[in-house]
Amino acid sequence: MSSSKKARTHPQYELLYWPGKMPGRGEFIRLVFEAAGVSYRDVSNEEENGMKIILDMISPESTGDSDSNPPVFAPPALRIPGEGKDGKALLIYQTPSILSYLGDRLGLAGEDEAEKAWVLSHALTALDLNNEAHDTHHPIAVAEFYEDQKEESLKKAKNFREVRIPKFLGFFERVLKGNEKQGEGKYLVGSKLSFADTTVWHVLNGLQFAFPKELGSRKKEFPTLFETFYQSVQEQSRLKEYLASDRRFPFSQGIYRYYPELDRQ
Ligand SMILES: N[C@@H](CCC(=O)N[C@@H](CS)C(=O)NCC(=O)O)C(=O)O
Repeated sequence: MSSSKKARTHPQYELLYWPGKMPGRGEFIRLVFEAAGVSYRDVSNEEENGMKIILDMISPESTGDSDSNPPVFAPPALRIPGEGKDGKALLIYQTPSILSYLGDRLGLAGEDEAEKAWVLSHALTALDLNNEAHDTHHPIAVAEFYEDQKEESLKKAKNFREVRIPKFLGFFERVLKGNEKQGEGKYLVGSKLSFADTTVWHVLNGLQFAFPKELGSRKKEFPTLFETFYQSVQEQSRLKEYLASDRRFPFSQGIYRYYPELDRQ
């Protein structure tokens, strides 16, 4: 929520992700801010020179910034003025590292040390699935066109749909069942929303966009995941408001893409 109306009880968090109003990996971070009701700047989408800001940040010549932060490999990154070395800005990157940092501060990381470790483990597993979904349309080379790796994509997507999707979704279904006493099928860990929940939710949302037929026919195999968990996360009042707002960018040509030929035939 970029609104400056909110009382400033948190530092001014700055999300650094590619411009173009696409969800991408930045979305895992946006969901945490939105679920916590904490304001953030989506820098590249708010500034005129957004692309330059990101390209400068990941410059192959960079050995770090003037605030003593190391170089950033790839977006998303998070900048927090005043939280770095000697009161300078802290700059961190890697989605799970950012989720873990924010989760701790925004109450979305789990209630004790054991829960914190489980939340991170489940979020990492969902991000693995996210990476595999990306690789269905870019199985050979990240920087080359889908059309130039289509043959391999068809093979990759078939295996992803038939083997990997059921394995991952079956796993999350088991996690929810194992935590049913506390989580009632609504939370992966404990009895409270965590960044594991928002991360798994977004991956499920993306998979349904990219593979509508496959997910449409598989949903019933995972009733707790799709009927209880998925619905419950998107019904959380702050997330519901966010998902209906124009701050939530639609899927297009990012990690989750709809190529009918890669879906179930
Ligand atoms: N594991 C990293 C992956 C970061 C990543 O692949 N970022 C993409 C955008 S979503 C990128 O720009 N990659 C450029 C590259 O890998 O060269 C994370 O989760 O943050």
